[in-house]
Amino acid sequence: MLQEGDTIAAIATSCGPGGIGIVRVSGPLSITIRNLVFRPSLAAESMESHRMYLGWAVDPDSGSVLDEVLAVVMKAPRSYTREDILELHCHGGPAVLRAVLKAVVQLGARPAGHGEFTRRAVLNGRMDLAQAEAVLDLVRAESEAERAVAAKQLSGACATALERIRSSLLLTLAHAEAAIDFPEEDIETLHIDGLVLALERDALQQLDDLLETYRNGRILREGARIVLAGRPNVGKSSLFNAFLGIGRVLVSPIPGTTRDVIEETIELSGLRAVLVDTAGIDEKTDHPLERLGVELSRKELEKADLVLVILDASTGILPEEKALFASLPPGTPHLAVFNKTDIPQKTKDGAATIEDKDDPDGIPVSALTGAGLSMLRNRILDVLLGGEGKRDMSISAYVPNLRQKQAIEEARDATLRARDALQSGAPPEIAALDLREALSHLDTILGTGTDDEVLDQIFSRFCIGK
Ligand SMILES: Nc1nc2c(ncn2[C@@H]2O[C@H](COP(=O)(O)OP(=O)(O)OP(=O)(O)O)[C@@H](O)[C@H]2O)c(=O)[nH]1
Ligand SMILES: [Mg+2]
Repeated sequence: MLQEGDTIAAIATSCGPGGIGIVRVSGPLSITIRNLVFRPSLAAESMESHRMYLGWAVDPDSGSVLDEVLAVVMKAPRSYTREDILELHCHGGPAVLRAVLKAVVQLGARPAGHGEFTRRAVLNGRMDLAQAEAVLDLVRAESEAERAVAAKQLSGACATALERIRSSLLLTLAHAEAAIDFPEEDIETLHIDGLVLALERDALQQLDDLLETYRNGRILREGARIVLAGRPNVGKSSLFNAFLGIGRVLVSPIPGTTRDVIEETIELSGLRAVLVDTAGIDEKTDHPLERLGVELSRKELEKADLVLVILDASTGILPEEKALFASLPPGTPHLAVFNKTDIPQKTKDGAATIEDKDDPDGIPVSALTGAGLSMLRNRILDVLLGGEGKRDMSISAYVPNLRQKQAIEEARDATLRARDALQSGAPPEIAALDLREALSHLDTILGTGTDDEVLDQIFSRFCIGK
């Protein structure tokens, strides 16, 4: 079963010149190909699995040397794909790698498609689909947070999180099926209450918890969008520059300096974030360009994972700023930031008047001197990732991606319907149907029963050679 199918080959390392480049081969012809394309430098050496041998990659027709290489065969099933794998570690030049790949293809391998090695790993049971997606995330990870989440996911955290839910659904299903098979043995009300309780605790609650981790997970994977907003001249652009450590945007004492939306990527303790500077929000302005700027700023608020409402500590909070807080899109996390704390405050109690329950006093900073910025960074991480204790990025690791989130939502909806059917005393067939549906949605996350089209879509995002 494992050795069925053809043999695939690809350059597994990135193009461009590099120290090492690897040509990877997987499938039943791997060992034959090794014997024909590789000439060990110590002749007559018998080559074992999982051992590297130094030698020459040669053109199978002419016998001419293509490169000096290290060759390793990993025999099935102890390999990434669970098939026989051959890796030729060459010098990392594009021409070398193309020549070696060409030789391998000449000997019967087929050029691999996107993600085909990993796809075989899934089909052969080496990893589940969530782990395969984690491989893709690992390869693409740019920040420490993305790497940490993907690594956790690769270790099978998703399957572990789903196990309890699956067994709860299966147990309830077994009861429902027993009731179908033996209708004369009435399920007592008490029994049903117990089933419903267990279903709520072990399936519904867990599904909801998983869904809740989605937001954190998305932020860890994709980065957070942090929008600097506030009335003109409070120092949004100055703070933007202070975060970046360079004078990226124009700063001036004239209100209405910024009119466009400007964004830059930063890293906050391993978390990738997009910081967005916006035009000052002045609803009363009749300057047409400023008006356009205000409209753009409002749109940015809608897209934000976190809004930093910048206030001027030297003037205290103004009525229009209270209105700005009130007009933030509902549910958008936000922090009040008092800038310009280096200037003596006119209204001493100004800072205390802000009615923000999370941060009653706002966070005092100075874009000019840099004071308070590290505290601000910490508070940002608290809001985006939970408190200090919870900030271990591995905790949210089984966080689902969008595909997985949708499957979990479908599973939750079906489970809710099953619970309602049980509670209302509907025929057990109905609950059984919904429970089976919930299970099948969960199965798509790990890849059992996922149809080819979905697999094609997932693996098309991979590079060739992975
Ligand atoms: N003393 C002091 N001045 C600051 C501080 N931050 C900004 N300023 C000054 O405040 C003025 C406005 O700063 P900007 O960063 O342009 O303000 P903004 O909020 O981007 O303004 P708009 O783009 O017009 O909405 C400039 O003269 C800055 O030098 C600070 O922390 N302390
Ligand atoms: Mg500005």
